[in-house]
Amino acid sequence: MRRRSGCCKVLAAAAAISAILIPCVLAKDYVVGDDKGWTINFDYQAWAQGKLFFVGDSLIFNYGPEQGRHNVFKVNGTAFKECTTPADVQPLTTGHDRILLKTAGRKWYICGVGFHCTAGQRLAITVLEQGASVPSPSPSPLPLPTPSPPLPTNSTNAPPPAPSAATKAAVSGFVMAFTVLAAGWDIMTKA
Ligand SMILES: [Cu+2]
Repeated sequence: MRRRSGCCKVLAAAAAISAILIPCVLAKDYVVGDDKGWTINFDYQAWAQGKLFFVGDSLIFNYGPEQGRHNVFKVNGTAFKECTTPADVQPLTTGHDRILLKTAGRKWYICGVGFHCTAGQRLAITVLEQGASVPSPSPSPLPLPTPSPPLPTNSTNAPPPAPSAATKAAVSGFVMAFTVLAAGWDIMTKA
């Protein structure tokens, strides 16, 4: 027993260390919009979907060829929703703006030029603590597909036995009825 618990402690320690170290090693740069960069008429929510952003990762807003025609404001949820730029904040304007995700939580970014934000140039993400268990963001996508498969499986499983049972019952009922009729006919004809 002692040996076991010692072994488990070592494993637990190794797991804890790797949980701390691995996210640090894997700090990622996310190029917002990938090849499309930071522009209008792009679905940044679709782009962000399925990505896991951790503290220490960076967002890169690329609009170099269109520098001066876009910018990046870090805003709050209300400003994001209403597409309003804060008066007291200077936007990023280099065309290759890197934003280090320093803290966990919900983050919002918009372009403050013209009606670009309204035209879809805005991004909302959730940043996770390093070492945060991956399941925490996945429950939202998972529960949706998970309940649906059981239903189709049930419905697909249920109908086959039901019709076959019903058919069997119907067939045997028909056979019985026919037998009775035949017997009756036989008796009648013989009588
Ligand atoms: Cu813009």
